[in-house]
Amino acid sequence: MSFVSDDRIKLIKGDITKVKVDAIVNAANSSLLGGGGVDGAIHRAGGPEILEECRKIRSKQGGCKTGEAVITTAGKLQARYVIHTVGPVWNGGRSNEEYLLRSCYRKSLELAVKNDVKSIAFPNISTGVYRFPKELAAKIAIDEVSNFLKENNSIEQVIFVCFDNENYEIYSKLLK
Ligand code: AR6
Repeated sequence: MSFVSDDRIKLIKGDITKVKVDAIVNAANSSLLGGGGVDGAIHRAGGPEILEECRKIRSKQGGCKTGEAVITTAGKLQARYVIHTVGPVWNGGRSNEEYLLRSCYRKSLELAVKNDVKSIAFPNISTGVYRFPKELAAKIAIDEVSNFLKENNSIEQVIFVCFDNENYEIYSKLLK
């Protein structure tokens, strides 16, 4: 993995629901019906419109698989879209977790490009209830986003939004 960063990548500490970007990414679960953590915060702040669209997607395609992503309105949030991606539950590292986490970042960025998103904010997917080791998750996130940006010129800004101190310190170290 190379950690060469790109000047389109930014790091902030705080609440992703407050970030001014075209799209924010949600660390959802396969049901798409909401939950705790960042998922709960996004649905609370964005209002019921987000869940309504999630339900429609669910009835069409039966939710969202681990490593995949879907897009909805952002409801009352400042962002235009919420991209819901489902991170892997950490299971010791032998259940394809690294590949699946990488896929979350890549699929979210692909969906962003398709929807003409220029700026996008990511939370630290899988590093909460899903227990993915934070340092490894950060390396994967930065590596996958940097690789994507090398091949893509339409995304102008990618913001990593760290909510907890530990993630913020890890990202600060890796991005400096
Ligand atoms: N803004 C940005 N980041 C946040 C916020 C926020 N408002 N709140 C928490 N985080 P988690 P997961 C960070 O547990 O591990 C849900 O119930 C938090 O510090 O939200 O992918 C879903 O429905 C952590 O670093 O997501 C799923 O069932 C990161 O968000 C399950 O949790 C991810 O923690 C997904 O688990």
